[in-house]
Amino acid sequence: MGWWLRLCWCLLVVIMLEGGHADGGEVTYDGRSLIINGQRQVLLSGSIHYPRSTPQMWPSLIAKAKEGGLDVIQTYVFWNLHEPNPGQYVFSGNYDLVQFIKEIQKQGLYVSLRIGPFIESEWNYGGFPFWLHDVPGIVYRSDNEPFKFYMQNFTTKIVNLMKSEGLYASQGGPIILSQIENEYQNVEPAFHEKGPPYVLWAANMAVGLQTGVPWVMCKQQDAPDPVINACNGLRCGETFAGPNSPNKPSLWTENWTSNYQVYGKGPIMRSAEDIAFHVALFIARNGSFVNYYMYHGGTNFGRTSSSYVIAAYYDQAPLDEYGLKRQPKWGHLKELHAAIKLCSTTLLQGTQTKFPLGTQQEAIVFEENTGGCAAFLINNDTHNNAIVQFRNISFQLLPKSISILPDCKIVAFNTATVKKKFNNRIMTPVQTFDLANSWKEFNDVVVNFGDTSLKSNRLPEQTSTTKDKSDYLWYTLR
Ligand SMILES: *[C@@H]1O[C@H](CO)[C@@H](O)[C@H](O)[C@H]1NC(C)=O
Ligand SMILES: *[C@@H]1O[C@H](CO)[C@@H](O)[C@H](O)[C@H]1NC(C)=O
Ligand SMILES: *[C@@H]1O[C@H](CO)[C@@H](O)[C@H](O)[C@H]1NC(C)=O
Ligand SMILES: *[C@@H]1O[C@H](CO)[C@@H](O)[C@H](O)[C@H]1NC(C)=O
Ligand SMILES: CC(=O)N[C@H]1CO[C@H](CO)[C@@H](O)[C@@H]1O
Repeated sequence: MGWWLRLCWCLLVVIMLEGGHADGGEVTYDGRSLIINGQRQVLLSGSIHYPRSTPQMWPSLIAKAKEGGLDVIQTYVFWNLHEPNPGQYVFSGNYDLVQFIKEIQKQGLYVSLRIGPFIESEWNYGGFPFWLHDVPGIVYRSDNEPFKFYMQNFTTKIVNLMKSEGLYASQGGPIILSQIENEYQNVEPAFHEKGPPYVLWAANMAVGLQTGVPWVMCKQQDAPDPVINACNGLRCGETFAGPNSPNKPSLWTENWTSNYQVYGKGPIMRSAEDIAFHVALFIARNGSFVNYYMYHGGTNFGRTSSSYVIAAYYDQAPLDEYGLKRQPKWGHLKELHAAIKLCSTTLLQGTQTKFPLGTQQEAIVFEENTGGCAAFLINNDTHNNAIVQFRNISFQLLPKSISILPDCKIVAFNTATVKKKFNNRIMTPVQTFDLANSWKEFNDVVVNFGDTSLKSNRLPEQTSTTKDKSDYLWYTLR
């Protein structure tokens, strides 16, 4: 790619970001994309969860995300960290959501805020505070009055906090998108007739909070208007049934860059080529927002991870557990993002046509009245190169690849051509626990059966008994 192309791309991004923060217009959408300050946008986003790193790390993580070509940082909000007891709130240290968002704003990026408040996220209890369990008559994530009371209470608390800090884009802040619930359709059938009214209630409750930015429900094909149904998955360009209204854009809220790892299993690898192929395909098929889940996974500190999930979260993401660039993934995606940005005006303003170039090859072309033209040449053959003719030029397409032509003539990027080299993380031990005196020993006193503090004539349920203060419940029986 010529130096002038790179320069143009930089200018485009700068103008877009400055425009995005200049005044506080509402964020809206149409069938093509989100609309920020009257402009359609192709947005590249990455998940970074603030409690999975430290405030000292946030500035450099965000800077590396920006350098990697992202426009948006997406995070969940972690209810059980923020409200450890009903009505008692914590927003300091690693839990300083406001500071995290302000740091993103400072670096000129947008925020997608996924409030949930059920978040799953391989997080202890899916983000629910344990005290919720003891609310009389509660049924989680259902058309149930006690649950709805606490869900609305926390969601309102977060929205009010964001508003009081002026953080919504409608106020001139960086938040352009919010999420209510999380992959609910996966479990909805279990709630029978209580599921659909809950979905409707959750959507209305969220919209009623008047944030001035759109809400999404991910993996909820019937998300009620005006909430946007978004896709989560590995291959949303192939699997997403699309928005449930022609007036809603096609958004991908979770594209797994790897997957979380559980004890006893190896890391889940997903190649840079495979991720790039599916992002390019989703964009070619009218997608206008793609989020990497995770861009930086980080660390599950303490007892915050859900069962079986190890402390290192998505270590295989573009930024590894420690925030180091993982090559070639980070660099390959950066080049992909630059190529997509070169096409973005044409993608957003042009009309789409598609036609076969062979049995397993296809062209998707966007053309503007002004002459702008961008093309995606897809080779879906996993094993063979393909030679195709496109606009009287011959192109060789690598197996299972997409070539991006921002001017319909020259290939700016091919998803299977990885130029960056693999890098290695070098670990230096700073302390080894090989001396007996480094270890401490604790003796548990084995109490007499007659002296136990809690007696029951049946086996107690573990979490009801420990209140989640510990993973251990030691019991004796006869
Ligand atoms: C949340 O509930 C508490 C009582 O538990 C109440 O004091 C508070 O005002 C409620 N907040 C909102 C935003 O509804
Ligand atoms: C993309 O949008 C165009 C309208 O601009 C529509 O004709 C086409 O069917 C859409 N393609 C997909 C894959 O949704
Ligand atoms: C590629 O081929 C597979 C297997 O036939 C199919 O499932 C998938 O949808 C195809 N993808 C594209 C982009 O054509
Ligand atoms: C391709 O070439 C044919 C004949 O060689 C010509 O008729 C046609 O206009 C050309 N198409 C383009 C897009 O240049
Ligand atoms: C919810 C969901 O679809 N999860 C999928 C994530 O990706 C893994 C790995 O491909 C699948 O096994 C899961 O089903």
